[in-house]
Amino acid sequence: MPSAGRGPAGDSLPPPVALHWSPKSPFVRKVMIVLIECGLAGQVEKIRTPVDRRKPNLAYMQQNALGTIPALRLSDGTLLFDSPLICDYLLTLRPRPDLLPLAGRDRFEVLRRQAFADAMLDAILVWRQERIRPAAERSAEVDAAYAVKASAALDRLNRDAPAFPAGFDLGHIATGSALAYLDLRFPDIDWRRGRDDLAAWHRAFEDRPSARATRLALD
Ligand SMILES: N[C@@H](CCC(=O)N[C@@H](CS)C(=O)NCC(=O)O)C(=O)O
Repeated sequence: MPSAGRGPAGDSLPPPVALHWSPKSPFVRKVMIVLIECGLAGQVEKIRTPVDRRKPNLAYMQQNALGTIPALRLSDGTLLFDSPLICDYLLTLRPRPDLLPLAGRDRFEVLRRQAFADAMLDAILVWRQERIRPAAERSAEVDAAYAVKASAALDRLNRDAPAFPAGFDLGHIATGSALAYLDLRFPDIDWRRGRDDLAAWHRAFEDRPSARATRLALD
């Protein structure tokens, strides 16, 4: 049975019961890592939910009109969507200031790094849509534009990596998941080349047990 929220912040919140999930989704992976870190993974049913930007999943959209994953079902029937909101919810239910500080400048900084990684990943997902179009329909201009955007974001992360805080927080989780998506879908771009600091940071990230348990996979 799911347990109710503990502690002052989470007392009145219904617990999560199910997650719309796929092993290919880096945004889902963020939520899975937080569920594991908070000791909640065992009480949440994983519902395999195929999504494809080109083929809306109409059955799933009856529940989530946005048609995106992750989406988290709570025991009172509420459906939460968007990984930052879901992670914030879980970390309110089970506060873990090491993952997301409760207030102040440190919290803002973690959320800033999460927002950067999520926005980079959003752009990379759009880039992938361009790359999987039939060759005759592909735009070299759009492809080149997204290559430049991704490269600039990765260079920024590589410059920032030596100053990333030690430990493991929500900003790290978003950053590590976005980089893992490049390994899954863009092995040809070799994002590590010339970005040694970011590559070393990502190796350490992937070694965390919750990261090891949630590796992205094609099936
Ligand atoms: N901002 C959302 C993005 C979620 C997202 O784009 N998920 C992808 C899978 S990785 C998806 O559902 N794509 C299907 C679609 O956009 O129709 C979040 O952080 O959860």
